[in-house]
Amino acid sequence: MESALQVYIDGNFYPKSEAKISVFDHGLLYGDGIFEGIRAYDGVVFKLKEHIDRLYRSAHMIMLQIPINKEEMIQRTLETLRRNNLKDAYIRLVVTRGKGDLGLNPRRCPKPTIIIITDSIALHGNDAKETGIAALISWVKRDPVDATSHEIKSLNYLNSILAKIEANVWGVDEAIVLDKNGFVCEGVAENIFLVRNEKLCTPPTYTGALHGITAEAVQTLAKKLGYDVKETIITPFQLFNADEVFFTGTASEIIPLREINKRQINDGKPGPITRQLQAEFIKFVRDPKEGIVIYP
Ligand code: PXG
Repeated sequence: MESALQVYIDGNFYPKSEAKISVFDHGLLYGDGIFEGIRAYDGVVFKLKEHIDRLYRSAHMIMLQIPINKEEMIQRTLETLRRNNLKDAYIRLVVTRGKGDLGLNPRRCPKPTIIIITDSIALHGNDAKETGIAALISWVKRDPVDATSHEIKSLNYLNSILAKIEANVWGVDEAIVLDKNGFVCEGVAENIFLVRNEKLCTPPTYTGALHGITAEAVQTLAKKLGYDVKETIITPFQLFNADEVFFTGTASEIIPLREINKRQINDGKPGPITRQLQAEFIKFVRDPKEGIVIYP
């Protein structure tokens, strides 16, 4: 059946099947652009302002002038959700360098392309959240902060995709990337935490990890629950020997890791602190104070 879903492109709405951009768009030709992945829960867009702020920080770094301001971006996102009658949604904001010629120079692209996709979210089984997933540390190192830094949420995700391919071919659920020095960095689209002696640790962004909005929320929740949280360098040894390890991300939410490179994590079951945070997180994301309400 033809989907009635409407997609926003540069001020207009198009049905999903007609939502198209030029093959000369540098987002396609060179991965020159930025994006955000956001979720709405029961009518509340979780941390929408924070996602928009990060989008504009990414834009600033790559010197891409988004033609509308942050408030307008928020309003257009909400309007797209309302048009599609969505309460629970996955939202994808994309801003590309726009149409240019066959040369990578961004100066030849006069107008950025703005895309807002809102889709219903398939609430897949909670298996992974309850049993945990298996991951491997990939041979692909995270691009350093003085290269195509993943602090920029850019359209250039080949670094993560190479790692994901490794997870696929080795038959595990997800990959972990290290930084150039061999310290733990993050997942392919998730931040990573370990718990040891009831203390939480997560790598700092100078390893090349994205400043995750879910990770920040989890840090806030953990501190509220009285846990010590530190951003610190983590070695693979510390990861293998942690009491608990979990990923955080907009798509994954909080996912426990039961195994890394065939080393079982503790007893191979999601730990008590991971479970406690999962339970708190479910409530947190639906709190209107933690986001923007779609239908006020
Ligand atoms: N690291 C990287 C490299 C990411 O891409 C995260 C960490 C987690 O950040 P947030 O702010 O989401 O907690 C991400 C997030 C997608 C998709 O469709 C990707 C992300 C988020 C949502 C959707 O692939 N990446």
